[in-house]
Amino acid sequence: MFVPEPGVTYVSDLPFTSERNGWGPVERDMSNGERDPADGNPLALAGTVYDKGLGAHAAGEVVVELGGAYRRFTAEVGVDDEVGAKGIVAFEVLGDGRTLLSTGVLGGADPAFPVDVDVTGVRQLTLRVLDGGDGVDSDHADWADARLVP
Ligand SMILES: [Ca+2]
Ligand SMILES: [Ca+2]
Repeated sequence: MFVPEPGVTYVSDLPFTSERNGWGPVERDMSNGERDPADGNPLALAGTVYDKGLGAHAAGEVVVELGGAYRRFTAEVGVDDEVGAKGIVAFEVLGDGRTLLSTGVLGGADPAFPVDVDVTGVRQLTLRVLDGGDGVDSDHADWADARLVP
């Protein structure tokens, strides 16, 4: 059973100020799956399964309000194992419209990319998934274990 870590806020437990997604809705604590809501699988990157996080699909983004209450945003990002070695995406983290991190292009066979961003003073966090330059086929993109630390 999942036990939340004390003091940590999971992005998947926050309301979304806005949401765009390339295939159905952004899923909470599961992979994107198909077009219906809540039809995903456990979030999985390179064989590691995650209890918490967002299951997204390029091209899209999620915006959440931080109100300046957090110091760090961390996650493991990549293409979910549900599409095997397919899918090429890129992730961006923006704070109040300013780019804080760009991962560059990540493919379905790549390991999880560790994200650790200073969000001190950030009021609005945007998590964006881009198509990696080759269109959006199989672009099931996970923000696994996406968490905010005060
Ligand atoms: Ca779905
Ligand atoms: Ca792509």
